[in-house]
Amino acid sequence: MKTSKYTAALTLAVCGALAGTAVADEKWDMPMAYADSNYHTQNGKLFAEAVNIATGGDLEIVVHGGGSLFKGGDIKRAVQTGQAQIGERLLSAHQNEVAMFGFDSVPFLATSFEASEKLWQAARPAIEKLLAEQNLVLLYSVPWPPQGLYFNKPVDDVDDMRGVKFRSYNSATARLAELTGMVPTQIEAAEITQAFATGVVESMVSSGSTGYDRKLWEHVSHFYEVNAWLPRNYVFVHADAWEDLDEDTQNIVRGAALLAEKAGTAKAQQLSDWYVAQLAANGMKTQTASRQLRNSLEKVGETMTREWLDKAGAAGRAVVEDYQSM
Ligand code: PCA
Repeated sequence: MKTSKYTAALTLAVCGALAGTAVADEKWDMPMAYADSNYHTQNGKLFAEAVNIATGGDLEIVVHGGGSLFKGGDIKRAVQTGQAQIGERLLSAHQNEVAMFGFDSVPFLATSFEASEKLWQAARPAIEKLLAEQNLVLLYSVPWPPQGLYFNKPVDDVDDMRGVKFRSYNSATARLAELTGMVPTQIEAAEITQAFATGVVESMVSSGSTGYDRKLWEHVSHFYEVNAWLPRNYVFVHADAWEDLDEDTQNIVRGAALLAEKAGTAKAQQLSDWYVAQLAANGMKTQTASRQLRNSLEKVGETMTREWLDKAGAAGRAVVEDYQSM
């Protein structure tokens, strides 16, 4: 026996065989969009393995990382149309559909892991409800580390940002670019390296995590820590696939999802500073944004907060009030 995990798997497999249960009754494909080595993907694989082990193979979840089965922008539709049963996507990518999905990308609303967790607890029921209306069941959500700005030159204030070709990943990041005079193009994380290498873009807002995964030091020189927000990935299942599971299996999946949310969040927090240190170790200048830049970004943030509250309406305001009362 190599590890207790394998012992557990073996024990469950033997019990399954003795009880005469069929192996791998159900197989779910789980497309994920980010680098295979990224903690979100690794966490998704552990979640899948936990379900496989605990169900004795009755439900097998097969993770397809790195956008290999469906690209990020196609994953939600793939699950909604039954081409995959379960998937992971950046939640705020859907904010152009319904503003509420962008609650986690309101600048400077929640800027630490602790605040992000509270905001998620406040928003979760509304997100669960919205997804249920779209025939999707929410399983778990894990944040990205705080968002900062990548540039290929020193930037001390928004004046330095004018005309810069900027990679966005949702409508909030595109709006941030517009309000600072930059030119946004939406590009999936998997396509970042190519976009920077070919000069399609020269700047982005993201975490140290994605800069590290995509070796951004090969293309840009500066990372400014802004802690603007912590966007989230979420894992969801098609309601029909969910209903096909018996209650015991649903409970196992719910349990594994709870663990995955805790473990993935802890991992994000543990790795956050390490990622930024790796950018520096690979030659980038990493620093906190200057006071001037910070002030200008906060003004942009105020505009974006107003705009988001307008769009998200009473439901959005209720989430923010609930979060602020925690
Ligand atoms: N990485 C993802 C989303 C936010 C993050 O930190 C990306 O840049 O696409």
